[in-house]
Amino acid sequence: MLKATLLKATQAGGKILQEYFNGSFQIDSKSTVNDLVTEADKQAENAIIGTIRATFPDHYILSEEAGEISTASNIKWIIDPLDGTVNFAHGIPLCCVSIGVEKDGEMILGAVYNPFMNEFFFAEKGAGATLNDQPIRVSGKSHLANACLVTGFPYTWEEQDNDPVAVFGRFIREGLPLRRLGSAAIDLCWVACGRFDGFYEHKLNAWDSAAGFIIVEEAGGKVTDFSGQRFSPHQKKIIATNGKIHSELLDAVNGK
Ligand code: 2AM
Ligand code: CA
Ligand code: CA
Ligand code: CA
Repeated sequence: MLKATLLKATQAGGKILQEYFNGSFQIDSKSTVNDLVTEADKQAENAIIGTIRATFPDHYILSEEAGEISTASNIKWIIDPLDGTVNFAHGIPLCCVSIGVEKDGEMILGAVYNPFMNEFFFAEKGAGATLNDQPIRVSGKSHLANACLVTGFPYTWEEQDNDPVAVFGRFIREGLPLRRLGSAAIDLCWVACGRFDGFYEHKLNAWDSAAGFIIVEEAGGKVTDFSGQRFSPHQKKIIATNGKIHSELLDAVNGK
């Protein structure tokens, strides 16, 4: 029932994103001028939470725009109704719905749906990861030198450990292909299906990383924080790779 509800809620959110895309919609700023929220974020979130609530009225919900709801349950839905809002607002079809389910503090399910590419990523703890129902695996690249990487930049510039500009500069000087898509959930899924060999980012929220984290792990990849400890969606810093280049990428991000 959890899985069926997750799939239904993710589809419902994706449908709303499709309805708003290319149309006109209200765009507001939150913490900064480029921290955007649109009508689509809010309506997708309403549809997702409504779908979950219809079956599980008591579950814990943590959602980007709505915040925390009924925090008493041991089952927690971690929801990003629209990951890649800036892309969405510019008509760039790199955006998605991302929903993870945590039980007793462990991720057990994840779904990421990009309706504009018709790509639905899903993972269940211990049962592997899929893209449109086909099993996916991380890449087999074994060296950072010929890897293709993806990252995202912190959006406010207070002092950061592992200076993002220094890390980025190093990869540029080495001529490494390093992309910046603007949706952390898609970045993670594209590591899971082998398009990218590694991803790192300095400052994510739980709703950006929860679903993608379990999808990468279930696709055979490795996900840690910047010290190499196993990741948890409640941490900000993330490195996700195919496993083979993990220690090399970890060293590079730590300036070693
Ligand atoms: P969002 O589109 O759901 O806000 C990219 O680096 C990641 O950071 C995206 O997953 C994006 O999620 C998030 N992000 C981008 N700009 C942001 C901002 N100004 N404030 C908070 N999160 C942001
Ligand atoms: Ca946002
Ligand atoms: Ca997000
Ligand atoms: Ca969002």
